[in-house]
Amino acid sequence: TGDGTAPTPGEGLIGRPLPRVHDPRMLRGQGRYVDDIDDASALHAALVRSTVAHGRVTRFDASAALRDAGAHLALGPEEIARHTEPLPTVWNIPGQRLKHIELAAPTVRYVGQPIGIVVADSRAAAEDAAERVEVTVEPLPAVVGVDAALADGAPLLYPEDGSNIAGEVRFGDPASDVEEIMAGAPHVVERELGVQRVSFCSMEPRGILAEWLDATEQLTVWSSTQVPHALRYGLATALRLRVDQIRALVPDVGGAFGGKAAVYVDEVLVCLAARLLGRRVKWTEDRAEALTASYQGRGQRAHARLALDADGRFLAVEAHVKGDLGAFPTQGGSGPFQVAGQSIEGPYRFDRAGATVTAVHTNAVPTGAYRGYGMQEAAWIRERLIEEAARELGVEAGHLRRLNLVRADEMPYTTRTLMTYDNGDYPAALRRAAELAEGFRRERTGRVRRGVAVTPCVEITGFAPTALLELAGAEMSGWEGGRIRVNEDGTVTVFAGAISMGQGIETTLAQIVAEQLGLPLQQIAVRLGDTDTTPHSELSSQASRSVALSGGALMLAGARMRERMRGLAARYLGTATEDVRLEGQVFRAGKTGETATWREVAHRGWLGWGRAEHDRIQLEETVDFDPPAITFAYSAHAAEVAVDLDTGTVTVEKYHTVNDSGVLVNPLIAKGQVVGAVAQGLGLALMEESAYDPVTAQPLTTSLWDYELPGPGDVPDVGVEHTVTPSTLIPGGFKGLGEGGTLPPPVTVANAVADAVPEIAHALTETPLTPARVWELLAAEGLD
Ligand code: SMO
Repeated sequence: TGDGTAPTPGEGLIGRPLPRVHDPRMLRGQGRYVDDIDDASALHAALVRSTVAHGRVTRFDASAALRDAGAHLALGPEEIARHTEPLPTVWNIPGQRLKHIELAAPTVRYVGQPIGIVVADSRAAAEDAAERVEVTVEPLPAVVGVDAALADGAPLLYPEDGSNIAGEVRFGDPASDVEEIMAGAPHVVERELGVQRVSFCSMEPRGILAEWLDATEQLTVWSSTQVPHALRYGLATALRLRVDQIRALVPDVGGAFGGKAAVYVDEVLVCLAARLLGRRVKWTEDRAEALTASYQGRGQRAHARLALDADGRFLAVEAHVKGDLGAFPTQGGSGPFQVAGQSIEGPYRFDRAGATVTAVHTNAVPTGAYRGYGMQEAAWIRERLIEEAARELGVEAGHLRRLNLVRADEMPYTTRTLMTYDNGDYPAALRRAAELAEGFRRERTGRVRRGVAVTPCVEITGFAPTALLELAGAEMSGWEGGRIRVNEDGTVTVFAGAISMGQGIETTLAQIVAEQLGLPLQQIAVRLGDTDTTPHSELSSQASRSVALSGGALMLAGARMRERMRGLAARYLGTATEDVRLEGQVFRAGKTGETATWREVAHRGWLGWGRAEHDRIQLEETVDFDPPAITFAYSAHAAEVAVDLDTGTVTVEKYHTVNDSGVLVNPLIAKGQVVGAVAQGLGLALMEESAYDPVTAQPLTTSLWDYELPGPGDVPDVGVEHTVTPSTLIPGGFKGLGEGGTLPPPVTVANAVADAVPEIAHALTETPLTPARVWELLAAEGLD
């Protein structure tokens, strides 16, 4: 592995299913989350949030609240506006006028939008005081859902725009080219398909502890964020500080799933309060806030068509994706909708393909990143259309898929929407998943029906390179830094821009560096999540990037460091570098047999002894890694479901996955990622939905009693098999796997339901497939 590119799966530490290094600590309850830090000296914040979905704030009177014992500070729209600048957005859609997020809200546009903040001695006192703030909001008519928002005469969130459309973009072939094919095609399937809004529901909600020291004019922020550098930049901009006045630290994070990949208004307000008070101020979101005021995921509707020739060849696919942006574009804004449009083709060949993406304002909390980011929505559209085409043509859906999948010999393959799949054998994954599903049951008689479906998928991983983001006009960088320091006692400290949020990345990165340096795992400590010490990272841990990008950077840095240490050892041993081997932790000169320990070499290195004049002294190697292109992972999932015709209940009885994420650093962690992602996908398939009253736009799912998450009884044993197609774009051959498992489950479950009950197949257009929704479809066909 000395050149940093050739992987050695199965040898050394890369490829070993090691338990995660932090597991014992977590299992003993010794996790240290934001809320575990410093209960003694911190003041506590509570947000004053809008209780109406749309309206003008005409009064904010905190005088009664501030008379409460223990109340320290209350800030309303006027003070907030005076002390702050808006937060900049980073990924906009053509036509988007709003390129800033207002911190002060003279007009509120969703229930839960922050209007002000109150700080008191305790959480309870802060919540009581917040309730005593007198707020008047003059209500305006509200609108829920993209179809209502686009209807004639809909209430407008931004009347100056003349409509609720925030922006629009086209991917792939011009609409007229696709139309021409549609018009002449022997067969066209057409559906209106929807994916619900969901909450990311991490076990640990968002949390922040902010400390302002007047003496040094430094803001220190402990946050459960996925993106500490982006948080620092957002806070600096909003609070009119230099970035180097802010240090963002990320302790243990209990899940994020995309929901913590943004800088939120409420988090800025906590920091503002700390600054004005010169104190520590803490805020941890409660579950009701998490379900209403944290950004949500998904929320798309699409009008979609698939054209086939008489033999079942895919001629064209076209989708009009309407994305529910909510009250305003967040920093990533319409990103998931744009990715849905650009991912419309998935793993298949089409003569023509295109998608128009319209981002729409509604009176609900904004949507943003959520594990699977547009790709799950695209898979839902594509694979539902394929299944329906097979049914209408009277052919087997697997036949259509096999006929149209991009083959291994066509790689690299560029889609009509200009994504280039680097490598992989998609038909092999489908074949293997179908084999694994051979024992799955099909039953079309009786009151409990059973059906089977198999779905292939392809996934953007290791989101980069920087040039691509620049081209897309996204103000984000794709590169990642990796830094390895061999300390003066020979221990090794690794710094990376990735964040540990429960996925085990610190273990994975330690394995990579240990293998590259030829050291035991215990010698390596991984430091993440500190803007003062870790490499600059815009995107950090999202978009299935961490192993590919932080890992890729550390592969390169490790190779360099290994050669530097060998070179130093050679000089001390009076021999040539090529003559030196590292065995255990001892460098040995081949010719003389003389030895120097790793520790001795490291210690002398930091003394600066024995170096040539031009040599660097510090035993530190930093690599900025910006890959040449996106590396694509792929998969195929198989499900058996049972549908109870008496209750409408869908039960997933068997589930198997075949995944290819390139070289796996830690197969045990990889399996955990896939199983967790499938569970999350099954939640979307069957039960999860952030619901709103269609008239008042009041959120209806404000607790985990109303917002149903999948439990152990809802998730069968998930079979996980991996194939390994090493990435040629990433050192080590790694690809990402954090999100991939969430992409196929909803459509695989729906297609299995369609297989079990073909009578309702045409109407399976929306998730979640709750008993109520399925029972309604059954009733419409007289099957209830
Ligand atoms: S939805 Mo993710 O944090 O890329």
